[in-house]
Amino acid sequence: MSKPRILVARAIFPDIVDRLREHFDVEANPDDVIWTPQELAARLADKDGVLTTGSQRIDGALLSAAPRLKICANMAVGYNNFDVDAMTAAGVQGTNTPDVLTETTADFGFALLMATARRMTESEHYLRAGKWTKWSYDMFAGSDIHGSTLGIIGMGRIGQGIAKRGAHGFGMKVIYHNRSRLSPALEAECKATYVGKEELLRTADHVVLVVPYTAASHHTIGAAELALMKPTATLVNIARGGIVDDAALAVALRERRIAAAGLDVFEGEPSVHPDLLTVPNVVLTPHIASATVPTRRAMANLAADNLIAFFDGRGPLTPVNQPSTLR
Ligand code: 8YV
Repeated sequence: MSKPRILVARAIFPDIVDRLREHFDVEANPDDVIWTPQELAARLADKDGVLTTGSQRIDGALLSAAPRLKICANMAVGYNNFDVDAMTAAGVQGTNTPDVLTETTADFGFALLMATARRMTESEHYLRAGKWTKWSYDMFAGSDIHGSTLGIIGMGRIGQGIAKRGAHGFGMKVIYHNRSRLSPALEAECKATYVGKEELLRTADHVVLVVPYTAASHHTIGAAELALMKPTATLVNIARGGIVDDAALAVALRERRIAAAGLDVFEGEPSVHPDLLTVPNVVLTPHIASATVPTRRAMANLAADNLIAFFDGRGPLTPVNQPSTLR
């Protein structure tokens, strides 16, 4: 019997592609060419499965052009690149990579918070530019992490990881807002108190966004929300670009309506709003929150394992939808 045909649509670890070749007839993309939606659709026309990442849109038009496609395995926990309804209607399985990146991403969220509050990149640029000629009492004075109030919007696994780091490691008071409240046991574990979004924005010294991107979470933070925040507050976004109105944020940063922001994700990335590139009080990183070698390997392996288990008949390991009939 011939093997299922798989497209590995972005470059991943070569040994994990080799592992897939033991099970499948694989077309890979070792040079990591960024295909247009039409080029991706053409490559998927004869494929049974695809290993993809958050930057490739899987929608109804693509599914129509790929009539054999049965499973899309995302190498990401977020799957806003999937039109889940279209996939479910077409009988196409979707999977993601939860859990394996939780602690690494929470580490990064905390690192970005600290770099932002303590003005690390701004001060490094100053030093590298040869501007450091003397000590002064207020040079790059930032805001404290320890003992401050941490507000987390989106209290899934990564949000809980950040809460624990803040509460247990830095003695922060943790407040959170989420679609639903955590169980009392989880609230106690995270030492976190549920509050409304407005109260969180008004009272937090540091606001961290870890909410999935959906139509409902689009521009969770815009000009009105930024206006509620303390002028001394910092904002960190490790969720998805569209959660924040980047143009409104650039204005708030330039006018010092909030003190600083740390951003790992951007609307329209890899393009970054030009005004964010010119304001000094923002730390910018290129969507690397899950980027450690062990975690990226675990993500790629889990995406591969989903494909292997699915075609073995064991079902997907970490499904994001449940089509009633599969293609
Ligand atoms: C991925 C992420 O690296 O898992 C996610 O949702 O945002 C990152 O860990 C990225 O989405 C890959 O496209």
